[in-house]
Amino acid sequence: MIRYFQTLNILIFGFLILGCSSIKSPVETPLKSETVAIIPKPQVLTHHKGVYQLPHQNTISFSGSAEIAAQWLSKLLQDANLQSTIRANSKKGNFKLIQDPALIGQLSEEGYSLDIDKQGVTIKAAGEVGLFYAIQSLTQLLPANLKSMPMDSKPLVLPQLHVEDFPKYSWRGNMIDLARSFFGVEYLKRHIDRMALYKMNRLHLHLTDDQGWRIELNSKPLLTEIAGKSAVKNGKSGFLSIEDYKELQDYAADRHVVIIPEIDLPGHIYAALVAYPELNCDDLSNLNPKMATPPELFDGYKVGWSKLCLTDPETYSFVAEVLREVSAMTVGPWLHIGGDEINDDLYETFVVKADSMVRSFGKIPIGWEEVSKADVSQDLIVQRWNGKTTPLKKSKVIESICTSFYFDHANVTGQEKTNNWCQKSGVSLEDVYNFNDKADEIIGVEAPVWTELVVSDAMLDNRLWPRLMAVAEIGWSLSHDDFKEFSKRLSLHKSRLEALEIDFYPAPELNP
Ligand code: TNX
Repeated sequence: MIRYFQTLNILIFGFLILGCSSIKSPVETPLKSETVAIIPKPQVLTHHKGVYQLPHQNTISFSGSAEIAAQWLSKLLQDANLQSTIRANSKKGNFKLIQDPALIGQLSEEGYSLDIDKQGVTIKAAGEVGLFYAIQSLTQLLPANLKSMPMDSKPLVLPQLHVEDFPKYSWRGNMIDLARSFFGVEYLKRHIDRMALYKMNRLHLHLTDDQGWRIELNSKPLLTEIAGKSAVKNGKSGFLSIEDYKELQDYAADRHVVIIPEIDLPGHIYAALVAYPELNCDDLSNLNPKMATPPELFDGYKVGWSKLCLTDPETYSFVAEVLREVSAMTVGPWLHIGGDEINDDLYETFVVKADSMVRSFGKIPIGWEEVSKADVSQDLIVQRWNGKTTPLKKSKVIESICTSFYFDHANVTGQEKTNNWCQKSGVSLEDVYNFNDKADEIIGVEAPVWTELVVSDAMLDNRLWPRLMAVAEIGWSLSHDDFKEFSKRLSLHKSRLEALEIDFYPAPELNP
């Protein structure tokens, strides 16, 4: 049978060769660019006729302080096996980067314009971040498999077009729960690259919970020495050292992603209570029901059973010390204080204190929506997750409503190892995309992945992708009302997700 096909192949091949050689003057087939499918969808995209063929030798000229962007661009060209030279303070190049603060009015801080015509590529932005995002769009106009393309493949071409683009929201985020199961610097760096490609800019790390403590602190070394060793059943333990945390933040900052650390207080705290058992109330009434007692570690799923001893003054010195050190080592302006799922008469008093501590350490506090029951400051940002809290006053909101954004929930009804308490059917790609962001107080959106049941890189990839691309579009694009059209663009990214070695959930929408 195999031989039969081989013979057939040879015959067909021979026929093609003969057929071709009989054509006297070969017809020029116009070079075709990749189909344009930018995610998130740009605000303005005008197609022009024709393509721009990339020469082997390129010149990147830049004005203003666009040198870093020039280097990103040069790296992209290098991935495509193309040479480039960078020319400062010049407008002579087939790639022109123009950074001009005066463009802020037209394009906003993160926006950019991108023009491709027969002369080459022109990118304009008010600042570095806009130039960076233009390069992400450009990346998406080139083949997904750039790095693995054979040297002698067809010349690369870009479609001639005009893009003018800027984000709808400043907050386009994702949360990863490192506390239940740990994910280290290597995964997180890869993830930051992937986020940046889709213009996402906030990575919230849930660093502490009953099952583990994941951030090293000089002032409280036992937190990681003891509580860094535990994890949820089948989960990974470990922690980010002070150097890891710095390295991660630097890596993220280069890609315009801000890390937001979360120290979950005053509940979800059992791991810390094992490290420093003196923080428990003398009668252990702060553990109820007692799912574990120190020095035993906790690897279960139950939530809402542990809290700090809010009547003990020691508690407040501990919290102040921890928040002071985390604030000092954090580059970004925010610090998340958790605040979810606890019942205590002193809860509101605690939240007000923690809010003021964070501000005194120079950071903007964020809390899960329950904190809005307390008389919080104007600065504090509320993260909505179940929409059940009536706030005492108006605050800025990060939208993470579980029916649209809880990615520990199933991609498809019945998917194994998923929590589905918020929505039995799970949270499908369409559920995410159809999120209705009419609320005027939201500063953006964020999708959390809780990891009680997500214990490997492949599982985390599966929960994040491709749903995170819908979050990226909700966060960036002014309109997101046509799921069919989004699905079409998404399907053109399947090979890109493969090239990035993402173990994505094979959503039917990825297959046209
Ligand atoms: C609720 S949502 C939690 C987490 C759990 C999650 C599981 C929120 C602020 N807290 O502690 O991991 O449900 O879906």
